[in-house]
Amino acid sequence: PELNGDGAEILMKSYACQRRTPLKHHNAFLTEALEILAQNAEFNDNEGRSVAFRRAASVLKALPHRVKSMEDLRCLPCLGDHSQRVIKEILEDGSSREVESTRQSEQFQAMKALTGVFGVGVRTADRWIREGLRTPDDLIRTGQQLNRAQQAGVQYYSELQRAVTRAEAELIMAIVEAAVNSVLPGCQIQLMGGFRRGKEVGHDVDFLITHPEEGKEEGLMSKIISWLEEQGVLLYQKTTRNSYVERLDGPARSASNMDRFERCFSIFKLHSSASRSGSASTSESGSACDSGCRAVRVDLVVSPFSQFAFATLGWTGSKLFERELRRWAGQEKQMTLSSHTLYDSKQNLYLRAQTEEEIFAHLGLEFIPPSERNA
Ligand code: 8DG
Ligand code: MN
Ligand code: MN
Repeated sequence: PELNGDGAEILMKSYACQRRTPLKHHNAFLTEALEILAQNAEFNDNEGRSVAFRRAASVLKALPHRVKSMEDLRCLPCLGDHSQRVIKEILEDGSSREVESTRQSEQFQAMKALTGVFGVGVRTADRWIREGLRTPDDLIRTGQQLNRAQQAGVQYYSELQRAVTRAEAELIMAIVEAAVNSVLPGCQIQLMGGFRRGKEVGHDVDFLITHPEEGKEEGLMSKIISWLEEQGVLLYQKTTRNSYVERLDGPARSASNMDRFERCFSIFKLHSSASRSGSASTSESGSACDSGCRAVRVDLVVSPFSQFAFATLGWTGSKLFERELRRWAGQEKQMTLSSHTLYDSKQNLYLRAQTEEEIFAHLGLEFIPPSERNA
């Protein structure tokens, strides 16, 4: 195993969910490069390649020191030939030609701009690029057919590109609390995603809502949304009903990792003055976003109390950490983990949990706190 400066051994475990990954680390100059290649692979619909680069980057994020030479990488897991080549070039020349030419390429930049529109995925962006479109402006100019989400995405494009600050997240938290408390007292509301992991900014704000009396949470989302709509807070919302069914013979194999909670993808309207002073102002109604107004993406999820620990773990992220948890469960423990449940295929039973700590224990993993899940 590798020795660090003090001569102590660094034992780098191979699953990201076995490691502590802080938000701030020592190797951003390498991880940013590898993540460009990961993103490019995603744009080319090559998930395997993308995950390989993300795993490599994640290992470097967990190192307690800055990588200075290829020697530092001896005995580290998840570093494939390609990643090592890129790292070597950056260490020797200061940058990687492949990374820089990817970054500069018209295809990559157009994919970044178009998938950056809320409601636009890789497939749609790729089709538009083959039709000669490059930017969100091109979509408007050429009068492309857009669905409701994409229309909102184009309309609020520049606002949604701006990072959401923690202060704005707190402000939205206050609004969501007011909404939830007025439609169903006694609920628990949790800030999820990047902000729960300690990030100072995010691309959206994620919330998980539950009620300690199982069943009380049914139909809660539509009431919350009505309240928010009456207050004129919503610029856009799309609510999906809960479609989760617990099967006795274990979870159905599903192609997607999307969960089945009652949920809402939305865009909130904040008054800029309010987001500066920190006081919520929701009096003005209407759905336009004028110059004194700020548009922010908000995800709301409602979970039954019995699934709350799993939902909490599933919505904290990072995306790679979640992916690695599910891989660990399947490959090492013959279990199936989702944001709803944990199923043990050897014992043919669901393992219940009230807390995240219990889920890590079921999985035979050391508990990793949210602030160290930044894989
Ligand atoms: P950011 O917003 O600060 O940029 O990062 P984030 O908070 O980590 O990412 P996110 O895209 O908001 O996702 C938050 C977590 O929610 C992430 O770990 C994945 C998890 N998640 C689920 N189910 C689903 C789902 O169906 N869609 C999405 N987008 N995320 C989901 O558990
Ligand atoms: Mn988020
Ligand atoms: Mn989100």
